[in-house]
Amino acid sequence: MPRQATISRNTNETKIEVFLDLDCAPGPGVKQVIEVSTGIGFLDHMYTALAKHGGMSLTMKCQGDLWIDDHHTADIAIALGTAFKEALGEVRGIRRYGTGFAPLDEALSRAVIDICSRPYCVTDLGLKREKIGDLSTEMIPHIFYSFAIAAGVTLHVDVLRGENDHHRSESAFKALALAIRQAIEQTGSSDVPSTKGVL
Ligand SMILES: [Mn+2]
Repeated sequence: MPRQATISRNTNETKIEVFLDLDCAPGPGVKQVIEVSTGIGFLDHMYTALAKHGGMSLTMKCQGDLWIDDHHTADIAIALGTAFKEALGEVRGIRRYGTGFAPLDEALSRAVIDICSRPYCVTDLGLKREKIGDLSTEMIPHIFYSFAIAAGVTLHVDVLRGENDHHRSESAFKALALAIRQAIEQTGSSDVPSTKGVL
């Protein structure tokens, strides 16, 4: 069964289309397709890095009310989280826990994910600038939060060090990508990875 989902959502604030395929790590016979177009360049850069290093194919199109601000558009993370949950289906036969560390020059981030149907998110990103490109830095922790809540995962993302906010942010998204890739890896069994027997 392909682990894929399509989400489309039209509101007065945003028109969103998301297609996600969880199993497109580069390899023989696998084509990873990433097309992200949100109207906010830095946001495209972050979601593209997330898909690339998460081994996912991702199409993400958003026409948002950028004449208001970047908030509703950045919240496409909700649609991404919803697509993630739908693509994964029942939590069975995967590793469940994932940890990722990603450096980018002087910056280093750690992400830890538990795919457990317990939505929770803690971030410590230490971003200092008001904006990176056209994205308000305050939206970056909000993106992780929105993704975690919609996906139904527990997520901790910490930028451990770094001077440059572009580097700090990008390493955080890459760390999340690596954590996701590990957590969703299929074990080959049909085991539910929980002592409760259900997730
Ligand atoms: Mn960059």
